[in-house]
Amino acid sequence: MSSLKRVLVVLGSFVTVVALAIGGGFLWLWNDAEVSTVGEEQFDNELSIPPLAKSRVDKDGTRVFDLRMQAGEKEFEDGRKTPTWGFNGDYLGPTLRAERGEKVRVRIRNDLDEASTVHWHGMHLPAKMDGGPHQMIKPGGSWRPDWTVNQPASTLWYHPHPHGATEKHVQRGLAGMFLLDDKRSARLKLPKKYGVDDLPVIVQDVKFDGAKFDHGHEMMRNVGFLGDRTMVNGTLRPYQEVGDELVRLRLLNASTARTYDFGFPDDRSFSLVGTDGGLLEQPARMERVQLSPGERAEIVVRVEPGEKTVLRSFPQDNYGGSWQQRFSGGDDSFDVLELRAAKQLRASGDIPWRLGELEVPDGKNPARGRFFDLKQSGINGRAMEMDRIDETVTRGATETWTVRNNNGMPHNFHVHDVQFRVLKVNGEAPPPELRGAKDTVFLPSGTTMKLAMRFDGPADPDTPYMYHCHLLAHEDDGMMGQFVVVERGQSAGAPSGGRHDGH
Ligand SMILES: [Cu+2]
Repeated sequence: MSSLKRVLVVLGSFVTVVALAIGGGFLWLWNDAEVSTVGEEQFDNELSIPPLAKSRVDKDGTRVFDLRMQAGEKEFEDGRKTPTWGFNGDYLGPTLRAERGEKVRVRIRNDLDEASTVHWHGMHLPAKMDGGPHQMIKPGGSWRPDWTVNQPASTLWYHPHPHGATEKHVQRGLAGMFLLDDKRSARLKLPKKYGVDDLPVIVQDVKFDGAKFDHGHEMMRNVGFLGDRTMVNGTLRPYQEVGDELVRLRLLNASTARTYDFGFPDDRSFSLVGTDGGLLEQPARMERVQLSPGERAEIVVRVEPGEKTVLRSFPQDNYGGSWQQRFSGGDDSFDVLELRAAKQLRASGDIPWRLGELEVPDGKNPARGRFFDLKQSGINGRAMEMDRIDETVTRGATETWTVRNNNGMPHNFHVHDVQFRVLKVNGEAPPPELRGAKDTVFLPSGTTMKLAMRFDGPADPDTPYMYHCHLLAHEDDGMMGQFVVVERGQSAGAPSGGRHDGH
């Protein structure tokens, strides 16, 4: 052989070996990326129900709650102590509950060694009380927001929102539910005994490295952290005994990046009765309901005497392609919560056919429209800046916001302060799960949504609200923008932002 030939042969075999190694590595990544706990869970832990937060009513009629952000440890598995954060306890927080028309105040103390915030997700309230990245609470510091509840009965939640660190703070355990009631919901014949036939279901995906949480982002997973198992209300392998024919599940996706598609193994239908911002006008019969991070759904499911059934998350085929399905969690499936029905069940009656009254605008004659292009690098080409106001909205105005994701990966979109109506999804009328009041929507790549909302809170040109992707790693990396609400003719002020108290 000539020396040239010899060089070519050596080179050729080298290229082949490298190609095989890359191919094998990729195959391993592809196969390793799919996660399923279906049929594998023992369901040997009774579901923990977050306690209802104690409150007292002040002389002026204000309902006052106390929350303490604290570090601790929790035995998710017997004998293994996991370092955690929680509100008033080791993990997650109590369920706050208030009625429409009530004035509420929450006295928050931060006993962590890091600055954080508490944001009231889904709540209509003044910007200063919103708990976004401009309302940081120093370690050892406190914050006492107050506001008057003025929105329909709904399942809201609270969690930290410090710019650049929200994912970490939520993963460690800082999250809780905030339930609102109103006169209409009090009269409705829906299951409403908290912890009995009306269950909070806070779903999070987790991964453990020994006793500790493993919060690492794996290769190719551009949505952020994806765990290899789920827990509900901080309980692994949870079961719940139920004694009523109808059970209401208040589903909250409190995961940082994972989207679920909930249903039951026998494909039984259930009634969707509420979305993010409250009750639907009429219940919708469904077999699946898909929830991206931050979204809620209230469903009512019928159980048979003595049966066991499982709330399951099924694989999803709408992530914008098989690549995204595999690496963003779309192919994954989980057995989430086992329901064990008593041999004799209390009769529940029928679900009323008229439920809530939608208060979101219909989008006719909007004052103006805006457009938002979602990219991992930023919204409308810009990454979040604490001292830059991106949008200025006139108080009392109805607007339509068109949100587009062509980014090749799934995103979602959350707007603070308002509930909105989904007018169109890729030009079509929205499906039932998007026909109620919403504050967060899932937008896989290739999706454009048109939303209608009205900004009727107090004007504050200096304090912004946020809009952002609620995949928390994306939000932390800058997929967020700021808007202020001003009086007609007023212009945006200067946010006191950029101040990172306590850092
Ligand atoms: Cu995103």
